[in-house]
Amino acid sequence: MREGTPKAIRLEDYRPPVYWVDRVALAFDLDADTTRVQARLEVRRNPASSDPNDLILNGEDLELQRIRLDGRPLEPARYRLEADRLILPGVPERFTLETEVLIHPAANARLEGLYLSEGMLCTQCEAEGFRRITYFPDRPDVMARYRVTLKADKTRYPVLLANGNLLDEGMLDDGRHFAVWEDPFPKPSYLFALVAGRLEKRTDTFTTMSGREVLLELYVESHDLDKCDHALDSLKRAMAWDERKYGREYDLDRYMIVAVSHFNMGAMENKGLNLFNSQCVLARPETATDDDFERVLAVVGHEYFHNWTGNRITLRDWFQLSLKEGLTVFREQQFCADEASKAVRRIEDVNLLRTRQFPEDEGPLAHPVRPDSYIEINNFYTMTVYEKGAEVVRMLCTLLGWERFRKGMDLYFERHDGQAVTCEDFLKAMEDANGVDLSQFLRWYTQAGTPRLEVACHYDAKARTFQLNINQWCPPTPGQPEKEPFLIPVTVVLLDPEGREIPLQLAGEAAPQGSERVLALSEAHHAFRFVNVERPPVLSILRDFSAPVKLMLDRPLDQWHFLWRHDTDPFNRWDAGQTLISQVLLAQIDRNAAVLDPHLVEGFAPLLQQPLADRAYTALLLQLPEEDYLAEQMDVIDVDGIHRVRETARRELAAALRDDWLSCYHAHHRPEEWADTSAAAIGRRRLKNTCLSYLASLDDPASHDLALQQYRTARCMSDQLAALRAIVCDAHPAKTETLADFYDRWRHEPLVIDKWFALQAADPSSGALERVRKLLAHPDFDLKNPNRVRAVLGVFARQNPVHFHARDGSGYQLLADWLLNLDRINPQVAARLAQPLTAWRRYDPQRARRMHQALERLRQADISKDLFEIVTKALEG
Ligand code: B3K
Ligand code: ZN
Repeated sequence: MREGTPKAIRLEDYRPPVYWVDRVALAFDLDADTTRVQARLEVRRNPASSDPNDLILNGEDLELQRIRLDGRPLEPARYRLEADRLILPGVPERFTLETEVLIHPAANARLEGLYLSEGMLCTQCEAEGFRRITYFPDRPDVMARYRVTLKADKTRYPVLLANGNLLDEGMLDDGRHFAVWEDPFPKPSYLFALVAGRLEKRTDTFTTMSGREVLLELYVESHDLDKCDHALDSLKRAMAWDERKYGREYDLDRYMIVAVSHFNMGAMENKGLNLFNSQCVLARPETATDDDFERVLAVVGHEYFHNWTGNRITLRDWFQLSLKEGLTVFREQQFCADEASKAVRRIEDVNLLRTRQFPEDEGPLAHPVRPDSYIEINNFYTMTVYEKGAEVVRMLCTLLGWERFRKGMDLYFERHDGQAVTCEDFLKAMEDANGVDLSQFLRWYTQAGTPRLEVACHYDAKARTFQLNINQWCPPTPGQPEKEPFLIPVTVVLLDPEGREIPLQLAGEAAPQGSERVLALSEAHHAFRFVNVERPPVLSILRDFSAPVKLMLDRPLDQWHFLWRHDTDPFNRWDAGQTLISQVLLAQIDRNAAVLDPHLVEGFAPLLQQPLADRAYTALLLQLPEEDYLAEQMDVIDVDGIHRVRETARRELAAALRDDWLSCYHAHHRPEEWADTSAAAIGRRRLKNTCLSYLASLDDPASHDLALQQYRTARCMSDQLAALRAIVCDAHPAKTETLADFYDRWRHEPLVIDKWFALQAADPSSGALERVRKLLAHPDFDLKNPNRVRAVLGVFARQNPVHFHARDGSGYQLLADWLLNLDRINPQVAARLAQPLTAWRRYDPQRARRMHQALERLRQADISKDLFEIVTKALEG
């Protein structure tokens, strides 16, 4: 058991900093075992603070060597050294503080602060990693100008990088070399970065809207030089897009990205020096799938967009995290939608929200987009802060319309450039730019939970009116039993029996005004009456998923079917299909029977015979709802029933439409396009591989041949992996040898080997637990590499529900065993991987008890505060 309960930090306790730090000079004597860090801080009392004048600096795992104030050594009586703080009572109004500490990068397995990855030294400071480098007021509202000197052995660390501009570089007397970097923009400590290593680079340039030339550099290990083009291209596209869409220009002369193998998350937006998980930046068609290519575009864009939303304007405190993350995810979504298929990107985003964020809102870890307390801030880089946060910004845009939203953004940039601000400041800019009152809208930031919209409608043929009644309510969440109504934009259209949009006229309006309306709900109950509706219409509601809510709308399957064929909104068209199929499958689970519903065949056949122009979108229309989406709709999750019914439907659809799948497959199989990553080629591959996955479920010689043939001839990873998946997940006779072949072929490409691990961890066929044990014992498994750990433990717990939730609790036990090992190495990743256990209340009593036992076991152990927070909230919440 850990000693004492870690303390919660509360938003209401926020105090402005007592001291500002205007300038920081850092000098690093870099070495993997022991690095010496000298810091010189120019400190000044904050006149706006009335707190006592102790200077409190954060510091963790630092060995203090020297401390000087205004050039004179400080006697021990004049400071107090605690486990995680350095306190200097009674300091002057303005002074210079110098410290010298030793740190040990090679021993730093948490991957926060300065650490070693494949021989390269690199940093991760967000959220609170800078305090593992030097003593500092490590909070986002203290913004300083940094000058950084790096000294290191030239053979081991030929490249020395830090934020900003390179001022000087050269040799030192002792054979080492040095580089001096300066960042002209004041920044919070979490955006500090340095890199030292044996790296090669690819470069490019971008000319900004005002005609400045920016140098773009992507640093990688030499064997990855062939995987850089896509990221550089993505960066240029992002830079141009932000200029076009938001009028935002890049501000330094150089933009650097470094690929790192050991990384806790996707990437990090350090000013002028982004660090990326190699997974999110390296890509070439032979080793990366189309999904990977899209991910690189998205993440490169995301980190770039942070330069304005996050860096130039930063956070007052960590509770405001969504101010930069939700907004930046929204910008990233807009960017990707503009660069490829809007419909596809929207569907993917909503899918992620509904399968991952909705369960978070329903569970013990539910928290508002702006949380009001935390034990470990790293636990709050959540789906709610990121994905729901993006939906909240999207709703603002929907309510205001793009023009007015953009005006609000302009004012936000103009008013707060160079500041550390709050979510209220953001909303205030939107209000002031547009003369609107958004006080009710703030509830989206402060109230947790997914609101429900109960919709009922009635067509009166005689009066020719269509009545629409909507109630909203939101279930209680931990610490929030009651909710006030939200301001919810609900986009609606009425379709006539031919699928055409009907002009909309509300009672009281003189004439129809367009055919699509954004209804703004502000009360618990609303009634809308549309007049002059000649024929019974079909309602298309919550178009483009206009709000992150659960729609409760009972209507005959035929109407969902009609929308699946005719809805003019691509998102709603897809969603109608998902609703229809979900209802069919869920009813089959209840009846414990599976008969292929004719609606499904009727819906799929025309799409296969005549795919829509957007092939990637067509592929989505042909997809069955995911298992976790079905799970989300059950009061008690029946993992076995869901898997059985969904697999049966997949097989029956494959059999019923076999010829159609096959001809659609051949019509879209163009092996010569393997290196083409245009949207059209990606669309064809997606559609073809969707066909393959249905056909593979037939488990007969013809489909076995098809999969094996594709595996053997595929030149791009998308096709190769799709074939391998068909072979692995559908009991192909050549499964073992093909897996071995794939491993041999790619053993020197860690990112591809991650896929090999992940595919097997997700394999639903029997014996999964043993297979996962084997993977964990494989010589290439490495508990110190988060990508590898996620590929096995993360994938098993999230993407193999039947075996992770084995009734005897063996899956839970295995996860708990490994979490205890992992927590001693990397608490941040351990806490994240523990999350699948937290939903224990959603399962039957036997499973719930076993999950609870696994959590209890973790709580009893000596665990990090990261894991402690997740586990205790899960047990108590
Ligand atoms: N801001 C970083 C996330 C840092 C996570 C720290 N635990 C990446 C991003 O959202 O862009
Ligand atoms: Zn971000």
